[in-house]
Amino acid sequence: METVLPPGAAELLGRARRVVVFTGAGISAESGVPTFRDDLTGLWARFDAEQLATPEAFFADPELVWGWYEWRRARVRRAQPNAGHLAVAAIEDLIPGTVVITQNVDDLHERAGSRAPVHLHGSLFAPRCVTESAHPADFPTTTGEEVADDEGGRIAPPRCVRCGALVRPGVVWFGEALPGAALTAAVEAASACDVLLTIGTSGLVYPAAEIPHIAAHSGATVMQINPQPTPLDEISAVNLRGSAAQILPTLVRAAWEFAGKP
Ligand code: BV8
Repeated sequence: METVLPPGAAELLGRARRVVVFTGAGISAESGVPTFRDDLTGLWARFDAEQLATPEAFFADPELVWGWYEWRRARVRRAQPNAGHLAVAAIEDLIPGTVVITQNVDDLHERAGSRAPVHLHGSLFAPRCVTESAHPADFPTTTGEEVADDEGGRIAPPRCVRCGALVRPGVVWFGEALPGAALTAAVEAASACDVLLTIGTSGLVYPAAEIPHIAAHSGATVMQINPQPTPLDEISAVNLRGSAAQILPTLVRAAWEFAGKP
């Protein structure tokens, strides 16, 4: 079903000179990667993500939490970037200098061709030693094949070959500070852009959720793509109600045509 864009939406993007694309779990939903709003299943059904994505949960039961991340990593490995991810990469082609900022820990933006997404919450593919020192990632991690079946299971985390401490997922847990360089880059880009496109985020998790507000307060035009209302509705000049994989390709194609690009 072809998306009907509100008047002026394609022009807003086609005229933009400095664009930020800000994404959340919703952009990966159509790749089959569950969002944080989705109920957990199997072994983890009795938890919600916010309980498991914490240092406390990991140190209380490393096998349960490491098993969850390995199950998620296996899901992402089996997933493909969808038309939404590909459209984000096309925006980077249309408007050089576009900055992609993601809250997601999957690698689907990279696999769709995005050059250097800013990962505010880390990555499923960067496990690290729990000690604060940056031991190199030369430790054996499970290939994820052991958890390929849909139920997932408890898996003992590997040990750091340097110091023998536990290896943990390379993500930012609730209660942990975001990576300073990533947050600084995101704030700088949001403060300087003329259009910020927020896609597939509930806008509930801070300080990441500040990014669209920083853009709006700096005079940028905010455009939102989400099938549901969110707290970002009130700062969005354009609210495109629907899925990223349906709306984004139509919006980007129309913006290309507006910009008179071949
Ligand atoms: C911190 C990695 C302090 C792990 C994640 C105020 C200021 C600062 C902090 C706080 C604050 N208030 C509260 C806090 C604490 C907390 C917080 O925000 N809690 C919330 C619940 C209120 N924040 C923190 O703890 C942060 N740390 O503040 O540290 C500090 C400072 C200095 C020193 C020490 C400590 C850390 C937060 C990061 C947590 N880690 N991820 C992992 O992945 O396992 S967050 C995780 O949840 C995701 O990364 C994501 O960011 C978030 C979920 O948000 P979304 O991406 O929006 O996904 P969600 O499922 O919510 O929504 C999906 C949306 O998609 C929906 O709107 C849906 O309608 C839409 N959708 C669905 N399908 C589609 C679609 N859209 C388009 N197309 C579709 N097809």
